[in-house]
Amino acid sequence: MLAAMQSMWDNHREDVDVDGIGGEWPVVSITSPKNDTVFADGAAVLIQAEASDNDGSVVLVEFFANETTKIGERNSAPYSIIWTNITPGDYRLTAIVTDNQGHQRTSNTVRIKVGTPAMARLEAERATRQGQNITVRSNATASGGAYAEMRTQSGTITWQLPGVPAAGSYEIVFGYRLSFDTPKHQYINVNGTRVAEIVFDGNLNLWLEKKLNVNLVQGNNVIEMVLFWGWMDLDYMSVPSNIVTAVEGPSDLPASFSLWQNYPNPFNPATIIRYSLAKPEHVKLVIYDLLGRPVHVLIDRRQSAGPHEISFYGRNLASGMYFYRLEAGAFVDEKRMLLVK
Ligand SMILES: [Ca+2]
Ligand SMILES: [Ca+2]
Repeated sequence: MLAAMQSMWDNHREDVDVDGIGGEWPVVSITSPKNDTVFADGAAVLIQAEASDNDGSVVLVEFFANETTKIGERNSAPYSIIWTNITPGDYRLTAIVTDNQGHQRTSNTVRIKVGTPAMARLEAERATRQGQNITVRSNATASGGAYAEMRTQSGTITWQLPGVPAAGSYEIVFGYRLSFDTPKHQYINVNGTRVAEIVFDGNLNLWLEKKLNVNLVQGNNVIEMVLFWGWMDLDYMSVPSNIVTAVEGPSDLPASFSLWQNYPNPFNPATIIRYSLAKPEHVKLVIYDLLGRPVHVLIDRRQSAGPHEISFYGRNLASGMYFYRLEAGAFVDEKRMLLVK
């Protein structure tokens, strides 16, 4: 009977933690390092705990990183270990004490940071983009060879982080470029809640970075940049690589369909239209006037995968707004352009 009750209580000790059935539970507490201590790359971390048992003796203190990785143990005082060869990252330290009656109790949790965690770049051109006039541009100076150009004040760029291993505060970094004005303010939402208004400042026409600490939950997380002032270029969001378990969908360049804004625009009389095909397709590229009437068929034939460009001459057309529409299999996109004579 007593054994059964002890077993029941042991199984529920996290919930009720009642002493006195089959003896008292031991206690353990990590006294060093302090919470939120930051260690350099390659540091050896001394972890010290105090453990005791009122009605018996402590027989084992085990130390863990992030609950599941055992990093050392001691059978007698002093209950301390030196942890070495640590992969840079954020860690939660805990200790579990066992007494001579077989009872166990878990210590407080101490969060530490060791070294500079490797960062993984989640390219803006691979993120989910919503809104008119957010366009993927190829660019040799951008990370991954492309960036998201925002020529709008409304829209969102969304990243999914499906496998964050533990709740906590994580540093994220945005790579950006200002082309019009400095600064530009944009909002950051984490899991649907606005957590920051970032001031993207600095010199024009340079790739720059802005850091932010955000609280993430274990498991699925969604980070969104919600355009407030808009009108800048976003290259990537970096996150600690240990929280990235899956890379998002394929890049829009060159393995996807894309239609880019013509250049120059406005134009007179020539402009270039660029697009990219993920696979060979029958391509139809047609210029329409404002009333939707086709005024010129630029392409109507099968083309190979990869980037393409074609020049358009508006010599025989009147000044004004026109549309160009690309159809390539299931992919359809259109953009506006302005002919000014
Ligand atoms: Ca005891
Ligand atoms: Ca990029």
